[in-house]
Amino acid sequence: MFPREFTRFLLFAGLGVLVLFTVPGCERPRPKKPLTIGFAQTGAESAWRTANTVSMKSEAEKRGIDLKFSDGQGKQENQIRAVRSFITQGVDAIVIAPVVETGWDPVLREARRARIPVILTDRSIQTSDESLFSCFIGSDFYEEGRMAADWLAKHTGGKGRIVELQGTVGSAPANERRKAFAEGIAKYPGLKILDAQSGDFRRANGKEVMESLLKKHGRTIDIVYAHNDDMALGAIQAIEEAGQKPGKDIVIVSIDAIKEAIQAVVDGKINCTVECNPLFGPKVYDTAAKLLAGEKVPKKLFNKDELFDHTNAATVVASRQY
Ligand code: GYE
Repeated sequence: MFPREFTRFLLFAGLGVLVLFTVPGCERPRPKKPLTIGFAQTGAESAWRTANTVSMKSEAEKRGIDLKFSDGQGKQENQIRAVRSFITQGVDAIVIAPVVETGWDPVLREARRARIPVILTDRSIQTSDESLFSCFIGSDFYEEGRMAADWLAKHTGGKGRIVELQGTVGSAPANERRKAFAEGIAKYPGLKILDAQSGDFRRANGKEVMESLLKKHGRTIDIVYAHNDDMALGAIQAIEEAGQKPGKDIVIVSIDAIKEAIQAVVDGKINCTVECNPLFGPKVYDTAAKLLAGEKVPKKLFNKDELFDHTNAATVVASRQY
């Protein structure tokens, strides 16, 4: 027989253990499961893209997010395959930077059936059903094209023959930057688009396209409007190799504002570059966390972009992060 005190002790200890395991809030804290996010990136076509990938990866690491990253190598079918594999793996959320605008509805429906929210970043899509994605985070490409056109009208007195180096065929930035620019210069009958060709947002293609345009149009080209800095930097090489001075003989207007292009503005080789900020990793993960907590988020979240020319490029170039 146990002494009475000991029996009582056993009884209370037993009760204590029972309380510990049954009363909510008394359990031992369980380590939180890290968020798993699948990101279908377009590829690695430009310095802008590299900066965007770094922002997404480094911010995920900082927050302890398990990021499943897929490089689509510029092909929509690769991106669709990646999204399907994210669905099979049961990720918490899917992020897509869609290489082109159309053709996304079927795979987005599959994500919806699996109850996985989809955030579109950087590039938007054309869809018959906007509820197929939770929200869009990126820049306003219309605004960028309009800013480029306005700058040009102001600094050329509304005169000049333009060649346009367009981005990836069928992509939102190529479509919207083309359209907004055309609308912007339409008020100035002296500004004319001589020719336009895609350089796929790549530096080597920008150079190649510019070489052929210079051959075709001789010295009649006054202005280059490039849909991104990489193509503008490629075009600059072609212009110099043809014995002309970029920024002087030919005015160069571009978009992205990567550090190298801002330096080219300082050096007088690019006349103006409109910013398109790629560093939105933090915004994407903040938004994903809100969505998963059941909070409402705005359908479209646009980054604020600036413009750099000879008046302000020198003051920002040193601290430029990308
Ligand atoms: O301008 C270009 C990149 O979609 C905004 O894609 C992005 C564009 C960017 O390759 O450099």
